[in-house]
Amino acid sequence: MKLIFAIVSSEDTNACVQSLVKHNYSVTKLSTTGGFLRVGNTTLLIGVEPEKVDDVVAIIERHSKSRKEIVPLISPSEMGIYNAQTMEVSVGGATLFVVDAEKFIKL
Ligand code: 2BA
Repeated sequence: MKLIFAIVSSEDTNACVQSLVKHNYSVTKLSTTGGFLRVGNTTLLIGVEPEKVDDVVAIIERHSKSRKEIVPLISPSEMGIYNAQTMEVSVGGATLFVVDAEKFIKL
């Protein structure tokens, strides 16, 4: 059994989840926050047989769009003063980790 952690943009979450469920995959959706942009994203947990990993990756890839975000170059200071400089970062499609699940148990 493999466990896929897929970090997707919040905007892409519904399309990814709907398509995975339509293809009979079980999905758990967690609300998460990226450490760099500090905005909400979504982490999907999907447990699958090893031979299904490529199919799940392809489904997520189809529904995850890469986008540009403009972010402040430096975080606001404790004084609440913002730096006027910004930078453009490219976010996503999606970031996936595929790990071995030692056991899969349903009680
Ligand atoms: P964030 O940490 O909010 O990162 C958003 C985007 O900012 C990243 O997009 C990347 O393009 C950029 N970025 C991140 N750290 C940076 C840095 N130190 N300097 C310059 N630019 C940086 P993605 O790579 O597509 O990542 C999207 C989200 O996936 C991340 O949100 C984070 O929540 C997660 N993620 C990505 N790589 C990860 C990793 N190795 N471990 C854990 N989570 C990861």
